[in-house]
Amino acid sequence: MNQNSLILIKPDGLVKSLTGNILTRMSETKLEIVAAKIVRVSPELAKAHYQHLADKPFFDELITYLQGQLHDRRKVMAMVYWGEDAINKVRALAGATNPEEAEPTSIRGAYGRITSKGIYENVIHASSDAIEAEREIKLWFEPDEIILDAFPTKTETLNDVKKRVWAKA
Ligand code: IDP
Ligand code: MG
Repeated sequence: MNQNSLILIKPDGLVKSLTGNILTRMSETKLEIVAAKIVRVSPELAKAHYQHLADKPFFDELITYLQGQLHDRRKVMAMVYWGEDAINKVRALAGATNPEEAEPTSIRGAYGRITSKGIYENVIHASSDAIEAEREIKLWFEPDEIILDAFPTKTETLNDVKKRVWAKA
């Protein structure tokens, strides 16, 4: 079955210049990139993304980590990969959550680490199942930022919406 999966290159992946390596590894899956952007992560976005971990002792550090405050790189690269069995394919390539337990050949096994404070800096995020993938993709992307119709949309006419646009040259 064709699926969408949200992939984030986390701030440690960016600061270690791993973008190229990660995209090369991801191309092994033969999945298609259908959306990509660099995002400055707000506290609200970080908390919503990791809402299922809100009661964990490491939650505050995790939110700080995703925002890039530990790496002087206040951004993540967010992508949607699409194709057959996308979620499991990307999870397998990413490896286990704990980088010390991840297969050495997986992305997390090869590049992740546990900090002295106990944060799992595991380089990438990958959606864990179809329900999470849909929730996460809708959190990170607008429909028009994805080049295929990932999920049903509706059209609304919005009035009085303030929006930054390019100033005339
Ligand atoms: P996942 O990223 O493999 O789906 P989740 O349980 O959803 O794993 O956890 C989200 C993120 O929270 C992990 O990628 C990792 O950065 C961090 N994390 C999870 N469990 C721990 C832990 O026990 N200690 C420290 N950090 C953790
Ligand atoms: Mg998860």
